[in-house]
Amino acid sequence: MFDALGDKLQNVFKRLRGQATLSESNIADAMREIRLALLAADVNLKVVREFIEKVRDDCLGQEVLRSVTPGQQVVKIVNDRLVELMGDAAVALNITSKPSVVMLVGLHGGGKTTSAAKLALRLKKERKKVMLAAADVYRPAAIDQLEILGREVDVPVYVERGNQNVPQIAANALEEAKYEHTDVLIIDTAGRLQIDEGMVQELVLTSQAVRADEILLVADAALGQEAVSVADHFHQALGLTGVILTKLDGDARGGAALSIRNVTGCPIKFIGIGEKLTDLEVFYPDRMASRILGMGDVVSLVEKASAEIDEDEARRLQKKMQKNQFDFNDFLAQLKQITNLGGAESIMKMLPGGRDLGKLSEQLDPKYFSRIEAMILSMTPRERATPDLIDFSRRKRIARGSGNAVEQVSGLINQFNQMRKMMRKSGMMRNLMGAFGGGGGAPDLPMSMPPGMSGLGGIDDEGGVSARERQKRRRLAKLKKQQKKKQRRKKK
Ligand SMILES: Nc1nc2c(ncn2[C@@H]2O[C@H](COP(=O)(O)OP(=O)(O)O)[C@@H](O)[C@H]2O)c(=O)[nH]1
Ligand SMILES: [Mg+2]
Repeated sequence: MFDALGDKLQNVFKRLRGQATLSESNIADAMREIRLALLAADVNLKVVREFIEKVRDDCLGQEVLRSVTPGQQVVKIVNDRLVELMGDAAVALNITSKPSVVMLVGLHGGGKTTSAAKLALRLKKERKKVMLAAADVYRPAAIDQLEILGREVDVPVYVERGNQNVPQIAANALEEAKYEHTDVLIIDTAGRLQIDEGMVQELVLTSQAVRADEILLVADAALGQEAVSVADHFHQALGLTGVILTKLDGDARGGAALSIRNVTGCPIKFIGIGEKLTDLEVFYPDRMASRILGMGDVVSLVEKASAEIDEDEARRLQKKMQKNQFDFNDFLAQLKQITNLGGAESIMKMLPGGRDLGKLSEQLDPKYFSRIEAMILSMTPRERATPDLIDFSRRKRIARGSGNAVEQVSGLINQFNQMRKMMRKSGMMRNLMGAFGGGGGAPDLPMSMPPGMSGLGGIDDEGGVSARERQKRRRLAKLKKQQKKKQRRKKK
């Protein structure tokens, strides 16, 4: 997310930090580079101009020039101005009336239907009673899609096949929602390839028919400035209450996220960061700024972790680790938790210095997790509970069962044993909960991550990479090399 912009800004800061004092001339140089970086990120021209002006004024302030760490001051200034640009604070959904009506509008393919389901899931987790309504009636497949997603998140979906009177369907859905004591009704509407009068008219009538509390534009971030002008159009026609910016996971530039609020006055309320139904986050300007600046986003990681992880389960595992009873069943459970969190890679990317670690995980076999899972699932229940039982002949059987080489099974078991030893010895027997709940500073890598992934503790305070981490990387590289060699030999 926004990698290019983040890298460029970090380079600017690095150069500034290398200078003992700041002068008007090196500030001017830095401003030029920041300006180019923002333009390359497809940020609106007017927005860039105003932004640079403000940052420059702040930088030329007396306190900054006289301060002992001018370079760091500039980081803070840019950070604060980015936060301001994106709207300062998160803006909550207005869902106080019962039922509240949330309408999702936007162009075709922006992510309305997916976001409707994501939002439903999110509200459900907040213990709201939710209903979805299919008002995209022109393509039967669109109704099917919403029904399937509704089943996936276990939320009822209101449909009227055959009826094409959208305002009427919406009004009927609202009646049904009232009858069912629903807290929030989410209406998924039809999109077009372009904004047209007919679509806008239908949306206006629909929003009036249900007195929508929220009209959210769902826009694809990758469209950049195009997304901004779409937002502007919809806002003028409908009076949007906010924006869901989707596909930020594939948006290297970030122009839409940085411009929409400033240009349209509409707050971004949520961001879509992946195709999974849990990949919807509240948009926090401050966290987004620190993500862009590469300072990591520890806070939202912590939040995510505590939402996904069962506390009792975590405590149970902690006890087992202390008693050295941690077995392959527990290991599998931990793997599942990591996958729930969006995979180790996405976790690492959110941490300070995580971008580099992201590259490390790319070096790993992308099927790494599923391979480990397959091996564990090929063990008998007794083997899983008593790993010491697994001798060579059992390894051979597990290898055959999971479609791996014996060496790979041995590798897993050796690393698992090492990990167990480490857990017992280190006195840092943190499981995910302990690691994230520890408070303050960068969290240690959960000790219970799979072999080769363990040790978020490998990140030092500088966001760099510690000796332990480097050693691990070397070991990994070596392992990979050996595996490749073996594969080559096999082929021959
Ligand atoms: N990577 C990614 N894909 C998304 C996101 N939101 C939606 N999509 C994908 O975009 C495509 C279109 O989404 P859909 O909800 O059908 O769009 P609609 O036409 O506006 O209803 C689907 O393949 C979704 O999986 C997101 O945040 N990230
Ligand atoms: Mg749709």
